[in-house]
Amino acid sequence: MAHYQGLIHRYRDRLPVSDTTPVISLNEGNTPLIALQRLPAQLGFSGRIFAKFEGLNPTGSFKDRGMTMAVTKAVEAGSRAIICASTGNTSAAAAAYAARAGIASFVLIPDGKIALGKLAQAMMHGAVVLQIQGNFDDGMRLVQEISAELPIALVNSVNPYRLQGQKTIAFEVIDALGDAPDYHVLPVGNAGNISAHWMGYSESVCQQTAACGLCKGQCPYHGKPLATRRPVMLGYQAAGSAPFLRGGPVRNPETVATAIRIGNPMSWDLAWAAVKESGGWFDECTDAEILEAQALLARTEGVFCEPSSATSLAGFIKDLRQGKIKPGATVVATLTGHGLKDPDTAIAQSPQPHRVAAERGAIGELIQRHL
Ligand code: AN7
Repeated sequence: MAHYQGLIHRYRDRLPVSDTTPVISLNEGNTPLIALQRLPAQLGFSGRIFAKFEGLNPTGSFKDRGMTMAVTKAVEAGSRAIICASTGNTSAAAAAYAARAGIASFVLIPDGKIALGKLAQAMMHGAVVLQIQGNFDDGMRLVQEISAELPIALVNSVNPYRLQGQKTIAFEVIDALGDAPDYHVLPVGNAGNISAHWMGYSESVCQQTAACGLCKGQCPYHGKPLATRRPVMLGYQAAGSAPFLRGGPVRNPETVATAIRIGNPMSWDLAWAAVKESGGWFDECTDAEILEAQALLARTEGVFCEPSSATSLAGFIKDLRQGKIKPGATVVATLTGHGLKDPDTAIAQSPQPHRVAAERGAIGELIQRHL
């Protein structure tokens, strides 16, 4: 089997690159699609649930998919520096890919509201880290202004190359399952990811037939569709940070899922289009429901994702209980980031370690109690 060299290499014919594009890659993508084995029965669900574990990308989140494209195109255009606002994962990916390219990175993060692992990554990869006294939405406005004035490439998902890279997740799901699933469920923050998923699925079904009409002639696989259908897209938000449920921007978003603590999503129209065209919907989950789903996944399936990522499962469980999911359906849940990103939240909600003497008798007794 050929050495895997990242998603630009793998899907080059479906991405905006040429033979001379200097590809900046950390071999991202090709993440596992893990069939959940115990949860479906435990939830009383007769269908199949797959976790697309994006936490296994090089910097631990799906952001690497978009960042390999955004940094590649920035370098191709001659940029020597990149900038982004971030709730954490985008800054980690930007810092790593800038390091890989040998260019500078500037990241704006909300002071005190970013998970520890993400901060460590941005610092370790040599980004100039600016902790602003404001939230993600404030940072987003500022980096748009700054990148318009200074010679710095903006690598937030308003940069169209980000979504181009991120759409490859849909290609991988189709490659793995042989077709699109019935439902694709995922967390929604700035809403770039749900938009990119839909783009990837939409580009895969085109047959350039009169009946198709999806790609309007843009699709690269005329006459040889990769999928026969597109999934119903379900986007879940944290209740304290749910602009799509409120019908407009939320001023002071709050949630334990800091990655999706975003009140004014940039990809508003694209995300609505994805949900509407697919026959899907948005829903919201409380912080308690999110943490419960995170622990359930970790303890029942051995998959450790960060709180924001668990919003996809939390939302699905809610919709399942309300009878909104067709029995027997195939469901893919994107787990956007690794649980190790946010050790504080994981430790705070788990049973604490036992303090015990380094002594056979005491340890034996403790084990007996748990057998
Ligand atoms: C783990 O890093 O916006 O709806 O600045 O890190 O595409 O924004 C992170 C978003 C879900 C939401 N799960 O995706 C950032 C940032 C995780 C995330 C989302 C994010 P979008």
